[in-house]
Amino acid sequence: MITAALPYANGPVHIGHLAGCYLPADIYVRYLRAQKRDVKFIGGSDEHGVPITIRAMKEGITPQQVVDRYHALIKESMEQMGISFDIYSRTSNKVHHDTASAFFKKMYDDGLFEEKESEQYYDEKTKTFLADRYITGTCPVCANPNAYGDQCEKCGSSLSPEQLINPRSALSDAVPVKKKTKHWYFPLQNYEPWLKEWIIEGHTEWKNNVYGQCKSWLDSGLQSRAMTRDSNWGIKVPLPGAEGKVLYVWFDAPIGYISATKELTDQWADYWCNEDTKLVHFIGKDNIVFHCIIFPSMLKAHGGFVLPDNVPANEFLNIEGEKVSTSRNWAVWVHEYIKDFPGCEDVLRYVLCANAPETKDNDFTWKDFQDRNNSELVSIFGNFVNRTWVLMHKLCGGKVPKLHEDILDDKDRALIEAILNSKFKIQNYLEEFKFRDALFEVIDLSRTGNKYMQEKEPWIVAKKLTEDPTVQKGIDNCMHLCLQLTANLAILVNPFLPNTAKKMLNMMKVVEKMLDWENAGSVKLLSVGYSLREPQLLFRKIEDAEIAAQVEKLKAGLIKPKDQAMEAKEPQTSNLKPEIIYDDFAKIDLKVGTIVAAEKVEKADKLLKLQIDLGFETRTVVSGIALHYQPEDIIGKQVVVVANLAPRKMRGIESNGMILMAEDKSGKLHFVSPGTVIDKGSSVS
Ligand code: B3M
Ligand code: ZN
Repeated sequence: MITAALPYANGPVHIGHLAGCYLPADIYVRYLRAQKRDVKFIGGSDEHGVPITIRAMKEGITPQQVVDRYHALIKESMEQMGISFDIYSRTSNKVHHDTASAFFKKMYDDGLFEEKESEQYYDEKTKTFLADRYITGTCPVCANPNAYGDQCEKCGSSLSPEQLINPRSALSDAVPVKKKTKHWYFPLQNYEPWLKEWIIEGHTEWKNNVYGQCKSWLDSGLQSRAMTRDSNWGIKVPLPGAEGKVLYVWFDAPIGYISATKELTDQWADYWCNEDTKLVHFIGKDNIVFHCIIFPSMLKAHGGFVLPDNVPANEFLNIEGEKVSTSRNWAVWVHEYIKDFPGCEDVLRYVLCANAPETKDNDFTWKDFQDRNNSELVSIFGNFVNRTWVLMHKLCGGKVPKLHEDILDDKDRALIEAILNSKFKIQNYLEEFKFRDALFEVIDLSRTGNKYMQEKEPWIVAKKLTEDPTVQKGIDNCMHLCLQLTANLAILVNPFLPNTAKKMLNMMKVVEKMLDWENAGSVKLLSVGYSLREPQLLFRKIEDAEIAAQVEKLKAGLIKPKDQAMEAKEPQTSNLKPEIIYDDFAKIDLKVGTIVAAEKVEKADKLLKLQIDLGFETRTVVSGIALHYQPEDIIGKQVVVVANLAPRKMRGIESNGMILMAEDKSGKLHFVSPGTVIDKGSSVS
């Protein structure tokens, strides 16, 4: 059972989604299918939650219209990129509403929720509780009159509704009031002992970035989380007296994997309620806590379901050196790529896999896209297959020549061995979700083929045919083995580049069954005497002009914040502190660390609780940056930490250290960090 995160149907998918989640999932599933294993690949659109209703409000349409538009676009983009779901469903459909409601009701009936009242902002005119984003007002930092309750889009400050000057409801312009509201909380802390045993002891094989984040969450202690919200868009809470309340989107969405499986097959329980099932969730790193901590605790609490065997989350993909930003349109949209580069879906699959952010954030540049296509796909892989085909037609009459065992030499035997070794190397990498390494091996094998052919030089040997016809045997052996190698390359490249594998099947005039994984490693795949089709160009060169146009398009499409924050009024002053001597400075121990988890501190608007990985240990640091940064935006960021500061309690949380921030004239705080990603724990002097 393989699942891929359900993208919010509030916009198109971009290449970061593919690199982070959908492509690795698809490569893994295609490999499992080639092994004839019983696999179900589940996907779908996540159609509830604030992201959807915000988009609806912005566009003046209904949430249903938003999800109908983007569900269709996302589904089409996935199909065009060969993301081969067995089903791509959607959480606004009935089977999901019924499944998620029943799931919640069973937990409720089993007494697993805490009912609690809390105070939320409320619009008395529209009789609606307001999520932070639904409150607007004047930004306290740059005086932008249309800032939101969670962020000012003009100066980028992260805000809380209390920060806004004369806050108003975005729905009716009424002044919001605080009002009590009841919600049902899931006491996650009750599952801490079990989670520690299941993950920290039981899943040490999980990727470091996933294991580390889970450990940080568990080290810092879990709290009860509201599993319902005040909204009219979502799955209604199936309880009396719960009008106007829906299931929290992160409660319902993961259950979408189960409901989509129900839609796919009546035997859904054979997968979800069977200990023999290997359940793997493919996600981006911002979804780790939901897939490793919250959803498994829900499954455990509900009972009867299998738990994830692995959650190989990827990090983030940046574009041309900058974070992807949908609000600023700094993204390469999949549906636009397909329009601009028809027939080049495999090229994007190749580049996004070769450059995947498997262990750290990585960067996509159009130059790298062009280089990898031209110097790897065209010049190594494509070149080997093409030369093999051209020479087979020229020197062997368009048929698979005989293999003359009696004159096999060391080079021949080395090639035969390389084919078998590569299969097992690639297989091991794939089993460990190391898709980049696996793909490099495939390219390397075709590089070995080029080298073998170059050393054999059949086109030179052929010139001696007139005076010594026996040299044909050497030519036959070389071409025979190059053809068998090509057949192997089709099998091995198939999980990554399915369209290319299909083209190669056509050139070999063989059926899809040849792509079964068990066939890889054999040098008896193509029968002697079998005639083969004319060569087909597998990849075309990407020209400079195409790339320049893409970079131009990216820059031209950038949505800039309306205008930079107004310059601060006060003149530049030195505001230097009194002079110190070197020994004073030498006492400070500054270290580089990576933020692996971040969350708001209850009832403390300015504070974020950070988990910072210093390499030698992970620290809890409380930092006054909550008005400037959203927790989910700073995961993975490298910071400089004052590492030998005495611990101190802030809002009951022990803070072990402090991070360096620079404050600009407008009062915005900026991280002080190394210019590039460096080892955690590096000393700063
Ligand atoms: N839609 C968040 C995201 O798109 C959420 C994933 C749900 S997976 C069950 O990153
Ligand atoms: Zn502002």
